[in-house]
Amino acid sequence: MSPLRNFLVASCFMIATAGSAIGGPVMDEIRKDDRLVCLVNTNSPAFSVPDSEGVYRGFNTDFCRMAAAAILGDAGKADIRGIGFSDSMKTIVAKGAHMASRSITNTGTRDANPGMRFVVTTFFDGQGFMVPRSLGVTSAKELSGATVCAEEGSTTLLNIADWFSDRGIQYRVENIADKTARLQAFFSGKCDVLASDRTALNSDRLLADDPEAYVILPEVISNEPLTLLSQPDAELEKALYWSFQVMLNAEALKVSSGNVDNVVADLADQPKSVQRLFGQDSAAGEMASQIGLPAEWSYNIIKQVGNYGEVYDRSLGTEDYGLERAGTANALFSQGGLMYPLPIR
Ligand SMILES: N[C@@H](CCC(=O)N[C@@H](CS)C(=O)NCC(=O)O)C(=O)O
Repeated sequence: MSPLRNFLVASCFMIATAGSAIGGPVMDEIRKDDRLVCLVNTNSPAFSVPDSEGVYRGFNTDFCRMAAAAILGDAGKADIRGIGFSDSMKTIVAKGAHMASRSITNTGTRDANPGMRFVVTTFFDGQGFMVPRSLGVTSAKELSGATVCAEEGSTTLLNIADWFSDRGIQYRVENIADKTARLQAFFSGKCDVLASDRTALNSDRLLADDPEAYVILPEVISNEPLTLLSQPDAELEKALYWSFQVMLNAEALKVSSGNVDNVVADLADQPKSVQRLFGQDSAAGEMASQIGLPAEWSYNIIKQVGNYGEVYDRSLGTEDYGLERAGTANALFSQGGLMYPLPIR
């Protein structure tokens, strides 16, 4: 069965110290149910794909697992659910899930919605265009008169409108909410162009019968900071934000899932910054009691999920997917990127 057919079949402990915790009903619910509901894309190779047992795997799913490891002490307590793009935001606002990790761009107007909060950017992306190789097009500037397929309710549609009108290029848009239908329209030639985040295009290309028959054009026409979304809850937001900082700090300090046991076994001999990251009587421990997390939250994240670089390499840096990190915004700040580990102290 082709990947697209596969997709069609799959369809789209501590309690906070009394008086000192920030307090949050959503966190209370997560602890009470011992389960964290996290929304992802139903099928986006390398980002979220159900395995043979129906368990979602991939880059975006690892941030659901990060949250469950930090809050519940067990990455396996993330209840990861696939859902369509627009429905994911509606579900968060309707309190039907605790968070989403699914390539949603943080924009001002979305974040102004009081029913949801953008917490931390896990991937800096930009919008691009994919066309059949047979079209012989090498630049988006050659797309005059083209029919462009894009996601309903996405930033993609807004960016296309700006970009084409700024250049006086005529185009037609096929605004298709259902991902399966959209990909079918593109792969069957109903649309000349598929527009989306470049990572999404990279993933969608792998769902074609012959990925080599499609090319992603060089233009990157927007900033798409793909960001974790949660229900509004000060405690949950801090837990997610600082869990991500733990992953960045661990990478910068070269602590990974593979060596973290040795590192904590020998903590007193580690650099002070590593002691602060894992020591229960240091910054990490103080944060745990203030936010309301298990004392070993930072260890659990790194042991069970990994540092940011591991998470990136596991899903995106593979030979099959091959998304280069060096030289991009997703590199650590110390290597010229925007991934800037905030001090844990
Ligand atoms: N990042 C942009 C684009 C998001 C987007 O178009 N996502 C699509 C392409 S990956 C999607 O998630 N479709 C799959 C679905 O609806 O399940 C946004 O936040 O508006």
